[in-house]
Amino acid sequence: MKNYPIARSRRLRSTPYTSRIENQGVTAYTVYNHMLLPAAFGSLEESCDHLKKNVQVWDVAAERQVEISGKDSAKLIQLMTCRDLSKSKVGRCYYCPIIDENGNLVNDPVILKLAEDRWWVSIADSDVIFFAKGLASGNKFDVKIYEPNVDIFAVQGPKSFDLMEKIFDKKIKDLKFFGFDYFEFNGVKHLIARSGWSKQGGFEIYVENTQSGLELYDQLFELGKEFNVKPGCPNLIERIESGLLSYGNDFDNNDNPFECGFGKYVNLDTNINFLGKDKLKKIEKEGIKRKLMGVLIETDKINLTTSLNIKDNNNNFIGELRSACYSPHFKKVIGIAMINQPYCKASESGIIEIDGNSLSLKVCDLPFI
Ligand code: THG
Repeated sequence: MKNYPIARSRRLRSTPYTSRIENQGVTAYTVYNHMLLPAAFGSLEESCDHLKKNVQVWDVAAERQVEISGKDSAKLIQLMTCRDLSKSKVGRCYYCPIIDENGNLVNDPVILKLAEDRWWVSIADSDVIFFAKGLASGNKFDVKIYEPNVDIFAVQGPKSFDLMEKIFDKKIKDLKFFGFDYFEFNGVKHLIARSGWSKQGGFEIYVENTQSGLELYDQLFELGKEFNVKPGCPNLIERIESGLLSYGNDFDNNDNPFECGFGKYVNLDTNINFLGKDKLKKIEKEGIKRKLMGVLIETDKINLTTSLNIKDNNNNFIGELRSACYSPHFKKVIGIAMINQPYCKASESGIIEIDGNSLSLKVCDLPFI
């Protein structure tokens, strides 16, 4: 397939870091929340290897915030997610499936509790703001909902801790996973969380003061030389190996949280009120008919642009491949697939046709690593 360029315009939003990453050698973008999200800086394999050993700075401003504040903000937040947030604490992040009236997924954001009556919903690629506004208006909630001027960049990789300690107070190393606090850089406070879309460890900086954020971005590259810092982005190989799911790729509004392995974030036994609760109770009782699983495919190359059907030896449909990449670690293609019962268990086998070749695959549990 030919790689056509995508025309740029105001509607496809740039980020404050776009000119920087273009000078630093970004080679591919994807579109996420109507914004540019870098997808590659040269070879995915080399970037994956570098990320596992060093430190990278990522422009993830496309992870937009939906700010919900006001008297009924906690009620609205709880109405949107099946995760029980009644005991949530200020200064913590929560990974929360957002569910619609059918019990299906709308998004899988990280929710930050900034105050008892102020929240940031750090969204994946779907328009949560309109879903929130619709619910607020239908329920006559006293809330304010808008997209604040917040641009995240992430510092990821095992050496991110030493690099961040060089710039910020050393108590930055005491941040617990999914905790956040404010840290000062040249007199400006920045919200920094210990989080990020890799399993290699690191931080996310929620930049509100754009100018200070740009200075901080540059300083990370200056002081990061001794740690072999490089520009990077969410890495397809690392995230599939780690089982980090991508809304719109691995799952979407046709899937429910049990099918996607989000059962641990579904709280049906407390008296909290959320959309789709009765539907999820019914689904839990009846049991799911399919599940997201890992697959290992006997080939060394793939570029998935649409889902591909997986069949059994008798040519019966058993599932669909939704994301895939070549993994240097497994020395074959690995992928994430929605697999029907009774095939959705480790060591089942299947067949997939890629570019006219029939390839055999094995089902496995997620995460791969
Ligand atoms: N950071 C921030 N916003 C985001 C993302 C992010 N918004 C979009 C997208 N990523 C949302 N999806 C995810 C998916 C997984 C995780 C975070 C966001 C994640 N999961 C951990 C895991 O699976 O091990 C921890 C989950 C948990 O608390 O149990 O980190 O990356 N700001």
